[in-house]
Amino acid sequence: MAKARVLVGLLAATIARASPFDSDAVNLHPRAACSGNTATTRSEWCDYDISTDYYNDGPTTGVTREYWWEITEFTAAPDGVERSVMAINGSIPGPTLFADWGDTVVVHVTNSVPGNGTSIHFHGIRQNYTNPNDGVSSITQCPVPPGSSITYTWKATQYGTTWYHSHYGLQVYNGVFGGIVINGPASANYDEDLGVLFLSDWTHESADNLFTEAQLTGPPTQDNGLINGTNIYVDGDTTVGSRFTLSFTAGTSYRLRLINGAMDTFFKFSIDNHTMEVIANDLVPIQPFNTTVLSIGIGQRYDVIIRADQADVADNFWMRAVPQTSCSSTNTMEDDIRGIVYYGTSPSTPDTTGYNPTDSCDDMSSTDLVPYVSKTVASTAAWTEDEPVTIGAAPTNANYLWWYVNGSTLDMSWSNPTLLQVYDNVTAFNSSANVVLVPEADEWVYVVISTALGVAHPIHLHGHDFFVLAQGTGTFDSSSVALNLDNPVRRDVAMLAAQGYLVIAFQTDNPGAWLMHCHIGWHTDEGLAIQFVERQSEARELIDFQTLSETCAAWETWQASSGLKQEDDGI
Ligand SMILES: *[C@@H]1O[C@H](CO)[C@@H](O)[C@H](O)[C@H]1NC(C)=O
Ligand SMILES: *[C@@H]1O[C@H](CO)[C@@H](O)[C@H](O)[C@H]1NC(C)=O
Ligand SMILES: *[C@@H]1O[C@H](CO)[C@@H](O)[C@H](O)[C@H]1NC(C)=O
Ligand SMILES: *[C@@H]1O[C@H](CO)[C@@H](O)[C@H](O)[C@H]1NC(C)=O
Ligand SMILES: *[C@@H]1O[C@H](CO)[C@@H](O)[C@H](O)[C@H]1NC(C)=O
Ligand SMILES: *[C@@H]1O[C@H](CO)[C@@H](O)[C@H](O)[C@H]1NC(C)=O
Ligand SMILES: *[C@@H]1O[C@H](CO)[C@@H](O)[C@H](O)[C@H]1NC(C)=O
Ligand SMILES: *[C@@H]1O[C@H](CO)[C@@H](O)[C@H](O)[C@H]1NC(C)=O
Ligand SMILES: *[C@@H]1O[C@H](CO)[C@@H](O)[C@H](O)[C@H]1NC(C)=O
Ligand SMILES: [Cu+2]
Repeated sequence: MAKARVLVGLLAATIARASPFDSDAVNLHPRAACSGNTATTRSEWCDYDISTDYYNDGPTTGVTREYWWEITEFTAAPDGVERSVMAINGSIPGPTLFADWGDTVVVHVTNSVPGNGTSIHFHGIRQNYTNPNDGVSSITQCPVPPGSSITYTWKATQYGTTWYHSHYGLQVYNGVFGGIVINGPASANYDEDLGVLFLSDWTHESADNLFTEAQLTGPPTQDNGLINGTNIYVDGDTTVGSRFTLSFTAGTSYRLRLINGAMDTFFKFSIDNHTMEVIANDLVPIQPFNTTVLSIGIGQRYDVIIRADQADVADNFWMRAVPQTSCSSTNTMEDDIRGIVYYGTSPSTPDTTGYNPTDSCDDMSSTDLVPYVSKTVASTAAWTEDEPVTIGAAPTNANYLWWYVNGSTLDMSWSNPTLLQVYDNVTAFNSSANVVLVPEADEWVYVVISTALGVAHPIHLHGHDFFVLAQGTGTFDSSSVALNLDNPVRRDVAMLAAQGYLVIAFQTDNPGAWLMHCHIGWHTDEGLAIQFVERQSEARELIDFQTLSETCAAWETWQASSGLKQEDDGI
């Protein structure tokens, strides 16, 4: 027992050491091949540049970036309060995955959590013709049982900022996530890259222990929020934990890669008295625009450039991540999810005032989010799918509330993933698999997602950037709401407003089984998902049956011996 405690102490120390100023922690891989990309020529990238149509063109470097990750369960205190967590290589966020545009990425994941399966999803990564590497339990693989490993391989055909996270149960919310930085060109110049900055919410109890409450009475209160894995926690007269701090040198411009990794919190992010120049939404470079406050929904990313031009105003400024109450869980530390940006040698408590925007859960204005590489959507779709979102009873327990899409709640089995069925040429999928078949190549699919309920949902599609054709409140009426087909917002997560609609489009250019789901942690597990089985016969050709079936066999053996019962929808 004593030995186990020593181990816990060591792992907790690893978390505390991950300071942003430790050069090991920042560890941004410098470019060798594309020396043309400098502080004043960020749009360049060797033979390519910011105007390259990266959906159809781009470098092949021949470089393979290989990572070895281990997921463990241990005690840690990101905000000063100890609890049991799960993390990759002992840190929350996990190690940042760096690659260059055109590299091949290989990630070996070992599951050392004694009582959970796992799978790792690379959020927003297109997985061009590599669908079996999408890392979604019950869709593209069986969970990896304790003691086993899996290898994911994909090519970085996009560049910018994204994240990876567990796609097994609620494991991501116990700490199994980290950033992905793919170096490439940018639509505006900056001096230094500060890397990823996670905004998340946090409970003092493991997410698994709160799942029953979430299903019975709705989303439980979040105890805190974390800025890149740290914050203070105030309990009566006692304050524990420490704030995230960031050092600025006057006159320098910084690129910060913001990621909302929360379970149930929509944030507005700002740094007092500073302006942000936004250069990308999700993995899509955009025409730059300036803003003081950034709305960031769950799963979304924004790359921003911040000029350190306020040194004459103060030495210390609040960095604020404010949960928007219109669509987020209540949060005990609602007003105090803050970091400190400081000029000078060390941080101290700022006395600056915030910008004070109104509370709302709308995406940034579509007129600001203009993709740099312009694309047009066909004015007629080969398929138009209507997907109303409603609420109903869980398939396993009528007392639990689950989410329904088009009258059906997702209910998959860990041991029978969609790709196993695709391999067997199944065409009549179970109705609870919520499969939409899109068999033809390179056709447009329109998806109309709507809800009459007063709950907003961040909608995420795997394997594609989607085009936002319409988004608003009220009932979608195709005769009165015009669709925007001319270079509309393009990204991989967009907000479905409460009592509103979201119309998205994508092209069938990537065979596979691709999930579309709500990125609120509870809703993901409570059935708010459908899947597109795109070009099924070609998707089958991409499957490595031996790996798929070996993982499933190992999983079935472990699940039977552990007696673990599946209580969620499998994803
Ligand atoms: C946030 O944490 C990640 C992982 O430790 C690290 O790579 C990154 O540099 C940190 N970001 C900042 C801005 O310090
Ligand atoms: C995606 O994969 C297909 C099939 O291998 C290939 O033809 C295409 O060039 C790839 N796209 C990119 C951007 O690499
Ligand atoms: C993670 O831990 C493994 C050993 O379990 C080690 O081989 C690897 O280098 C570590 N990776 C990172 C990025 O920390
Ligand atoms: C994951 O492990 C935790 C404890 O370590 C357990 O409470 C939970 O039930 C497990 N969940 C699943 C889905 O395996
Ligand atoms: C700093 O920002 C606050 C809030 O926007 C504003 O009231 C104040 O005037 C600003 N201070 C300076 C010196 O610009
Ligand atoms: C944003 O503001 C900065 C500083 O005022 C300015 O240099 C830059 O051109 C602005 N960017 C845009 C897109 O307006
Ligand atoms: C929606 O449900 C109806 C009725 O069950 C069904 O006919 C239709 O195919 C479903 N649509 C989709 C996109 O699944
Ligand atoms: C599925 O279809 C492929 C291609 O037509 C065929 O080779 C394979 O044998 C089929 N598998 C089963 C289980 O029917
Ligand atoms: C359909 O669901 C039933 C009951 O849950 C299950 O036994 C069966 O394996 C499923 N079939 C497929 C193809 O997933
Ligand atoms: Cu939702």
